[in-house]
Amino acid sequence: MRIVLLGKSGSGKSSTGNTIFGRNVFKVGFSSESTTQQCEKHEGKVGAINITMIDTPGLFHTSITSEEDLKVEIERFLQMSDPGPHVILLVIKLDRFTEEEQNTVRWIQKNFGEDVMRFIILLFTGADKLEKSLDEFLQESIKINELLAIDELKVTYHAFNNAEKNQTQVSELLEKIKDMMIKNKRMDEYYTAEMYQKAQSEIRKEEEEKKNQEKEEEKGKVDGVVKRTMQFIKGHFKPISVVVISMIAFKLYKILSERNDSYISMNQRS
Ligand SMILES: Nc1nc2c(ncn2[C@@H]2O[C@H](COP(=O)(O)OP(=O)(O)O)[C@@H](O)[C@H]2O)c(=O)[nH]1
Ligand SMILES: [Mg+2]
Repeated sequence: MRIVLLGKSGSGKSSTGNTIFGRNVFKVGFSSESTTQQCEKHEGKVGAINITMIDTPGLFHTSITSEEDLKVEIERFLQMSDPGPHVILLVIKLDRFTEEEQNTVRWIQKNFGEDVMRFIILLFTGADKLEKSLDEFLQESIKINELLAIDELKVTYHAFNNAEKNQTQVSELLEKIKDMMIKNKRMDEYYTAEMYQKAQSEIRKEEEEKKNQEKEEEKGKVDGVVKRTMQFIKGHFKPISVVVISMIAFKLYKILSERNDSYISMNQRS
């Protein structure tokens, strides 16, 4: 089973990995320098299950600044979990659930494609710090409820207390992962690099379309100005040109009639 840990820096990804394996395989950070800087892979057995786990740096945090670096890191974890993760654990610290976390899910949906939601399990950390039961806490949190019902899709979730490496929470999570895989009716399906590339090319297409639309709108604006100017000229200059033409015609008539007069008088003289 291939698992990828995603989430903000400090959300508890490395701790979650350690809880799952039941020992410290990933470095847990207290300061930004000691936290995971690059994707790390660990393979091990949990009960009877072989697990390949990829721990990632805080992909949604300032430690990775440019979009390009971010994409490199995403491609790296996809490569490390080749042919792709069966499950993506989106790690969220319960006491830090803000709009930013909500946006993280939207960001993942946009960047990884709609398909990704079938492989996502929200993993809430810091369950030990809750003063009430998880269900009570979730019921009261409108934001989390919204998150769990994205597009009427019920997202699977689980909570961990990483402060205490209790193995029941791990076997419960593994059960949920298995259920998710059965629900997908594709026991052997996983999130693939192709899905990611597809989502990315769709984003590029959308951006291109947006740009084209903006261009069209801009062109439309210019066309509009030209059209309006022409209409203005037509509307205002027609009467003027009629006047001008009449004036020219009148002048010509006068010149011609004067010439005619002098021709007649010249003939009369001779
Ligand atoms: N109390 C408590 N602390 C946690 C829990 N999970 C993680 N932490 C702490 O949160 C901090 C960040 O954890 P870490 O796993 O390094 O986060 P990462 O940056 O996402 O890998 C560390 O100080 C952990 O000890 C939890 O479930 N309960
Ligand atoms: Mg870490």
